[in-house]
Amino acid sequence: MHFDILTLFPGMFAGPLSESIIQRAQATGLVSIALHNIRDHAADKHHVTDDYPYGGGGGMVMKPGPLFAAVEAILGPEPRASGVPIILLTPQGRQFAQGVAQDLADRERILLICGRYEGVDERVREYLATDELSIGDYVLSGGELAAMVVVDAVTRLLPGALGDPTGALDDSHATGLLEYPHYTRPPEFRGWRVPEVLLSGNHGEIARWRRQEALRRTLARRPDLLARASLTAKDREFLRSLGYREQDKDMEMPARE
Ligand code: 6GU
Repeated sequence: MHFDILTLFPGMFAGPLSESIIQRAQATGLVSIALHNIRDHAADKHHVTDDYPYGGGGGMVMKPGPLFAAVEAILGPEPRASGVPIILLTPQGRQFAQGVAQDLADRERILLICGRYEGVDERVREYLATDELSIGDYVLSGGELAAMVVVDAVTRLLPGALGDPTGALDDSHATGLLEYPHYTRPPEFRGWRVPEVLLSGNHGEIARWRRQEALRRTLARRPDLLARASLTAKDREFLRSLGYREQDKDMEMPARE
């Protein structure tokens, strides 16, 4: 998997990309990441990348020229024809979620454009980007942190990225549910005991307990997820025993387009 990241602040990426899973994925050749400074593609001698908004008002807007030039330098003169997703990170994008990460994990190359300033010239969205993503309903100073989130979430899904090959299977959100609680040694810490079933060695019982705790926790914290999770008849029976009523549609979050 190859990531191209276009940014005005390549230095922001040094820490997150040089540690832990992403560092190892690069070292083993599973992932490669190229940082491209948008300023290098500005045509004028001062390498200007932003300008005042037409129509007035505060803030600066990222100019289209340097962004088009950068993407064309990387993907060729018809970037959209390359088939590589050209993703603009912006709070106006569709919501990044585990399903989006899974779709992206199947691509061999992804290009990420980090928006900055108060905005990006609309022609970038309309004629250059093929997709726009947001990582949540809050405002960041730029798309850089969001790009790192996307790189991390996608990389850990690639076969071989995690030490344990089953590592990502039970993750919160991978199953459509929040994950069950985890414990490690000691069996008693400050008087608080690990649930006995986990010490029992009975793998069937442990699996059942974990599933039920995942359901219990999801109902308590994120009932909106239950409407979309794939649930067995046993799951539904357990949820009903906790007071969940499937027709409780008011628990659902509004669907996104
Ligand atoms: Cl992708 N960019 C910015 N600037 N703010 C955000 C975001 C992206 N996602 C959530 N907030």
